[in-house]
Amino acid sequence: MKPVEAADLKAWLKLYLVIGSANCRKDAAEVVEEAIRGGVTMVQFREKGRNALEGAAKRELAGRILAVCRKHGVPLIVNDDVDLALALDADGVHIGQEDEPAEQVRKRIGNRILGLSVHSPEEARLGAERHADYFGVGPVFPTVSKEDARPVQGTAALRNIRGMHAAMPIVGIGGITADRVHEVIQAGADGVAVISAITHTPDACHAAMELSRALTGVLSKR
Ligand code: TZP
Ligand code: MG
Repeated sequence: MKPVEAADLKAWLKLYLVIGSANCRKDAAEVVEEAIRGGVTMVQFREKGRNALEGAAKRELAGRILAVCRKHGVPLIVNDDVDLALALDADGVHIGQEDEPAEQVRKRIGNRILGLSVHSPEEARLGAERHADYFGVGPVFPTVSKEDARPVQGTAALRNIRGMHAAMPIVGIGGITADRVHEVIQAGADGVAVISAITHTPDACHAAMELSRALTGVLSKR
């Protein structure tokens, strides 16, 4: 497997759906299917929170989400769980600052995509040194989807980190909705990562289409 090209990754980060069973009122694999039809370009399986699935049930759901992603040619990233990513042969892993260290994850996943959550220029500097393929930066706005979220950053952290890492694929996360997409992209992100803007709506396909349309509009003017 060759290392991922930054240009491909930037395109995949355009509309990045982060999803687990706790975020959905119906089967998460069904929501993924609808969201991809609406324009989602990459998916992260993030099985966390109260009543999160574990063991065989977690693997089963991940396998069904992977099948949907493969059918549509959309990459699947697994949050935190390197063993699961390797067992599934997923496209990558996303880790935070408190997870298994990036160097160690990189050794285990080879050229699969390594995403890292960063909150400051210093975390970004270390992340780039440790060969993260992309940065997730946030929470840009207040979020209802992560109980232990860091303080809201606005777009300032995105701007700072973009200023220091011109070529790095970067995605903004946290409270992003279609009407806030332009601020996030104008601050330097290549795309947006969302949970509730897609999973907490009755029609995931329609929600993804609205986000996708907003993104295409602002990205074409950059
Ligand atoms: N990391 C920072 S904010 C967040 C994560 C996983 C939650 C994003 O969810 P939402 O519903 O799009 O605010
Ligand atoms: Mg984590």
